[in-house]
Amino acid sequence: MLPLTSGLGDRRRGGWLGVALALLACTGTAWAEDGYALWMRYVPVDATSAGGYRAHAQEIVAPDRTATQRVAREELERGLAGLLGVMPRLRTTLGDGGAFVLGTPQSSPWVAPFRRDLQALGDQGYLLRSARIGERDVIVVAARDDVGVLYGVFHLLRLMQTGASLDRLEVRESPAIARRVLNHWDNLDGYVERGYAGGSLWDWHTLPDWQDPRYIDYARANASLGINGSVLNNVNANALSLSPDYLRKAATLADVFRPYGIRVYLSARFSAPIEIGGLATADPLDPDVQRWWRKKADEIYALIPDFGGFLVKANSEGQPGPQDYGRSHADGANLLADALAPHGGVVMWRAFVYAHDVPEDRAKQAYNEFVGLDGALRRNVLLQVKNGPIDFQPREPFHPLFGAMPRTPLMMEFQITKEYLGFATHLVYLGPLYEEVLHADTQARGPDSTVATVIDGSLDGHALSGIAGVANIGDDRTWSGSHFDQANWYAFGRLAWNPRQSARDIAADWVAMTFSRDPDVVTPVVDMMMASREAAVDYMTPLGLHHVMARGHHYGPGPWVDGGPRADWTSVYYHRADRDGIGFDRTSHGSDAVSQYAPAVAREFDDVDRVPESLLLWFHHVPWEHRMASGRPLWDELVHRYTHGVRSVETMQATWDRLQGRVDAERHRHVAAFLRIQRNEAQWWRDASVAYFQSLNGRALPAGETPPAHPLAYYESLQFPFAPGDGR
Ligand code: GCV
Repeated sequence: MLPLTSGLGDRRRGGWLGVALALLACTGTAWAEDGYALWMRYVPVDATSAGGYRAHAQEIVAPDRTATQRVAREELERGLAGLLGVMPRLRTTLGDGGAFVLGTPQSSPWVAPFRRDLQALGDQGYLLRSARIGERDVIVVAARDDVGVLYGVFHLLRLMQTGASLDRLEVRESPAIARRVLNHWDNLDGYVERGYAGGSLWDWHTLPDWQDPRYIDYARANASLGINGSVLNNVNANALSLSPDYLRKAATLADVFRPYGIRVYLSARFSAPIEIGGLATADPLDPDVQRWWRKKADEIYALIPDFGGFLVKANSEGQPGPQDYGRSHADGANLLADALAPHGGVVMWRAFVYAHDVPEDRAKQAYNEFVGLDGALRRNVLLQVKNGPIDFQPREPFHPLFGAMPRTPLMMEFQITKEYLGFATHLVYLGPLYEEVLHADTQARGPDSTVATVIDGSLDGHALSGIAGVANIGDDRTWSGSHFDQANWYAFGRLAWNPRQSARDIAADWVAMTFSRDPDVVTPVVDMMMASREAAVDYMTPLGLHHVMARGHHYGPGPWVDGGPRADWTSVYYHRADRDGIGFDRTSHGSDAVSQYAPAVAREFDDVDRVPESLLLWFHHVPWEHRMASGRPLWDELVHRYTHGVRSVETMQATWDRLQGRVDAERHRHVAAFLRIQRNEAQWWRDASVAYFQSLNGRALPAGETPPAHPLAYYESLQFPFAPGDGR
């Protein structure tokens, strides 16, 4: 696919280049579909839809005074050129043809009459409406601010890309969550921790002088989803990212992103006052340290006036933090919050904290560390909590902190990159995982206290709200390392805007925009995507198993992993399997992690007969003969699930094979190859896990199950010193 890259800082050049390229696409000229264009391909719509859309496409009536106004109308131009093969007249006043009318009540006299309709919309919300102005039928894209108009344009383009009618159009949208952020785990040397899509997009070496045009396409893609923040650097942070040189580089990215409504944030290393400030301490109560952070914030805001704030990983996995000085996480977070407050910045303080020296169930530690700090954090602090209590596993129960800190805005941290879900090669659509967590009912204030209502601030009345996704983006031509991993970036963005949406609907939009609007493509691909997460759970960690992957790089199975620096970095710590049974007893008779949930939820998780089978081994240690809902003993069920996971991948392969000829050959081949890798690795997971657990329980395989291809020693001997994405 040809890159639809805008020319930076040159509206005409960028606009017409995009239009020319899109028009070229419309001519039917063969081009390579390499995935670069993401869901913004803007390929021609069918003649029937085009007829309806063209009636409005004679003019774009839009203001032209701010950078955001310009990118909104450019994007619409680009989209219409590709979708309809037309180049509408660009006007600031209404002419005599059908028109798309863009603007805010302040920026456009044609939008001013809709002022009252916009009142109920929040910041960045928008209204799409088919209306009559004078004698003309128009489509209005109206908002209270320019960014809202840009978001409205993207929504309108999505409707056209998916073939929706624009007749009687009435769409009102407001974001449910204020801060919708990507967290890049990108190091300053270009390496991406847990990244499977090549190197970092940010070329720190050539910034600020060279601004890669790809930065604009990154911003366009995020704006198309409503993502409005980007944390540029890894939470395992290097203090140099706060040095004057690197701040100038970050400021350049902020300048590029600003028209698209995206604020830049930085991960801050807590010990930066020592490392780049020359102080002897980073103690949060030390006046010199406080002064250093205030001056640092002033310096940052002088360069980046809309800087979002800091993300901090402190006293976790070896990172420095306030506890190094006997202070609390609140002391640390408040130190930075006070420095940022005069400028309107926020601190996103991570709750992913577990201590070296605490012999407590790891799943309980973050809760224990933070729950007592409720109410002790400044008003501009968000506590960023991973979706589950361990670490982005294929399935975890929701984190018990959600609902447990009513006086603190909690933001969600999802992982979009698939550290524990097969890296970039496995087709695993994460929409169902995100949906499962967001829709989970914490019961914290009675029924319907879903996780979504916690993080959007509505449950406890917080104006500050946030959601973060650990980005899966790199410099790979596909952006995400695989065609289907783009769907995870997409689903994250759509759910960040509205966590109540359905993962299936989002997948349907994505497939229509990314591959084809043909229902014979959309339906099977969506079905395949929707089943894919459960398939991965089955072949990797069925029935609530977790953290049983290989050590360090996390590539492939490693249920035998034992020993090493700490118990909770081993698999045996988590599955606790032996001759008699398997699972981590987190009931009231075990580690009592269940008590961290609201009583109604705790009772369900505590009861072996009521806990969802999908979480059985997360909460319970049960004998191998334990009778499952299927009537099978646990051991048989476990083997059945592993095998089922492999079969599900084979079904995905068969579905994809049938789509040959309906999906462009280049992407079809790529996906088919990755599915072959996935199928083989699913078999590897199944065989290695079955061989290992069988070595403990000595049980026969259930009838009809094929023995593992190799002895256990073979699986244990496999080494992958160059597996991608390892922490370093
Ligand atoms: C950025 C897991 C990952 C680490 C990551 C850490 C975190 O432990 O394996 O690579 O570090 O989570 O979220 O801080």
